[in-house]
Amino acid sequence: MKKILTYGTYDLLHWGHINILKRAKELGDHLTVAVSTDEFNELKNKKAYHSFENRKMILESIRFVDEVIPENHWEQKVQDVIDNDIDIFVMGDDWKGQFDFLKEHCEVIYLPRTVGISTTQIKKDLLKVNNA
Ligand code: C2G
Repeated sequence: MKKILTYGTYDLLHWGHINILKRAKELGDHLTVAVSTDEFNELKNKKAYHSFENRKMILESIRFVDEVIPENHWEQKVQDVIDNDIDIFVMGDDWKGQFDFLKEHCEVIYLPRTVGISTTQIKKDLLKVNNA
């Protein structure tokens, strides 16, 4: 069984998120998503609208996703790859090169980001609508 691993906040889930989860799953048989905890998001200077528990539950309901684990800090990736017997690590190419250190442990693939959508853009657009 070919196992895939990816990371993210996955707040205000949108079609760009679904696109990468779908393509990641197509690379193998089992997809694990490490979703950023609320505490880790603070380290990323991100404030998710949905709590960790709810972002985890949403991801677990997606048919491309087989397992969801917490992302607590930057340094857990090597251990996650080993503990979960991962064959391929996948991230959007906005992270290109950032995780090449994992190449000692698994294949590393950066997939093209979906253009035209982001959680930040959703928040901005909603703010505009509400202030109109
Ligand atoms: N993504 C994408 N296309 C978009 C938006 C996001 O392909 N239009 C991808 C990102 O490249 C990432 C994943 O969706 O691979 C999750 O994106 P975020 O929730 O923004 O995650 P991020 O803040 O990049 O956290 O340790 C890694 C970090 O936890 C990644």
